[in-house]
Amino acid sequence: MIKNPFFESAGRFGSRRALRSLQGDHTYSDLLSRSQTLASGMGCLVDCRVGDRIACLVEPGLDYVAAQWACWRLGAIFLPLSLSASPAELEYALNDSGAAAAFASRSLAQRLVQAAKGSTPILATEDCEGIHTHGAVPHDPSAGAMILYTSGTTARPKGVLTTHGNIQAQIESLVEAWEWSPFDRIPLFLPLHHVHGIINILGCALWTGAEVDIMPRFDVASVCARFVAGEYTVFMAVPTIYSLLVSYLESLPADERESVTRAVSCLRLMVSGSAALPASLHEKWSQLTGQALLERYGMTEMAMALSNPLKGERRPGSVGQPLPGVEIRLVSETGGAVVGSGEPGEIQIRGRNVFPGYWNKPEATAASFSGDWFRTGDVAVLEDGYYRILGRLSVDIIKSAGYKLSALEIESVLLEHPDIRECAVVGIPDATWGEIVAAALVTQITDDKLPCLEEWCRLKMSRYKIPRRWALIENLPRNAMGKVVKPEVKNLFSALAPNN
Ligand code: MLC
Ligand code: AMP
Repeated sequence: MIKNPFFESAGRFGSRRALRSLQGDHTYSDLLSRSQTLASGMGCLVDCRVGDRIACLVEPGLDYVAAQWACWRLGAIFLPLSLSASPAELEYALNDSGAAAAFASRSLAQRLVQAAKGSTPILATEDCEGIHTHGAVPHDPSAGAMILYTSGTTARPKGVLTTHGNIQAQIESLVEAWEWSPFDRIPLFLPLHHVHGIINILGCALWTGAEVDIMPRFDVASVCARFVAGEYTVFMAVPTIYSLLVSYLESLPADERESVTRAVSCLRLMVSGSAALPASLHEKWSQLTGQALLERYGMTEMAMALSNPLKGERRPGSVGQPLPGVEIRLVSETGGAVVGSGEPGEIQIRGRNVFPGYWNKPEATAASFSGDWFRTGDVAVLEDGYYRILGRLSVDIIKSAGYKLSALEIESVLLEHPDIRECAVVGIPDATWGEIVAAALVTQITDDKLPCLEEWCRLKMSRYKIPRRWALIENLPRNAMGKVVKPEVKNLFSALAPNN
């Protein structure tokens, strides 16, 4: 019987340390046995069938990995939820996916209970104890493995379904390109409901027998202390994190800065991605630490597609070449023809890494493919053998701190507020956050009541979606057809003083 490759390799790595976390150290054998325990617990709670969706609201650590593997033992599709999701967002994900059950950390279970409104059985992972030798359904590469919710050009997020075969292709490509080894040690502070944390860091590390240092959140001082202690060989983060690291390093006395930068210079690889890395930040990092960041480009629907080389020139402002197993073409936005070097076009991707479709959304799936090529909605140009991202086709997609946000989704939530008549949400450029969410409102709410509005937003949306800048205006700028002119909305913010 073919086994899930994660279980196969964990069996081989046995007593090697897989995770370090606040709860202690855990070996690969611990991951296997804990996943058996959670699978048994879930099997007692619900009669799981192959293809069922099992949601997971579990803090990063042993039980997060064990819940993921327990789903796969049961033949279920793993659906990791955002720890900062609002009740409405949790409810949407549970309903849209038709989740059969959920794992939750005990401290988070109540949130899920409220969102599930009694319709989804919830198992607190801490309630699962003892050793149970729960087997695993046969591994089927074409079966659904995971659903991640992603915001896009629709008001509601879409569930991106990936198969076991997709995950294998995504990981094997990165393991080969970036030469992962069992001797690698990497920190993990990125959220575990997106591919950057799940595939690039956790997935690749556990696939190769490496060690993951799980931190509950990004804390710049502790990360730097661990650099100095020589704890890592590899580091992966979004550009915002590198920007926060630069600010922190610049605030340190020269001798302390020197000890961190010397330690950083010893890492074998530092990767940036999920949003554009400004060439100036690339250069600044290299001046400070001697490390040339490796920038790569990816997306939930296919994980990673383009990467600067591990060996060879890492060009600032570029995302490199296709990763192993990934095919890429650029297609003209106007004529639909494949364009050559030097001409801009939409990035389209083909390969075993590309997802089969959005969960229960055949029309959205059809619209996002051109034949068997996935249409990313990002525009790039090929220059001198390196791809450079120029921007996105949709003005309604915002990238803030590496999170992809939908302006339409945020607008539709804001319009639920009884005092907001009209609104337009845009991303405005920011050196640290990439883009900052900004909202123009036609409303009777006054400047001094904005903190109450922000409080209201906290109940409705994840923290990272909440607008940080507000413009209270009489009318939204519209064109002759009555459509809001988003570039003019953006200009409003350059003319206004910051709200805070
Ligand atoms: C936080 N702050 C922001 C902000 N987020 N300000 C503007 N815009 C934002 N987006 C401010 C807060 O107001 C607060 O300010 C301070 O920063 C600290 O807030 P926090 O909420 O505690 O932030 P923190 O938890 O430290 O989060 C920062 C972060 C996080 C960078 C660690 O945003 C993060 O993990 N981002 C990565 C997301 C990710 O993994 N994306 C990958 C998607 S997959 P004050 O004044 O109150 O102190 C993908 C595919 C691919 O994209 O290619 O990888
Ligand atoms: P997500 O849907 O959250 O997976 O985000 C994917 C999007 O992030 C892509 O479509 C790009 O717009 C953006 N992205 C990822 N990596 C990069 C990069 N290196 N440079 C610019 N944009 C990036």
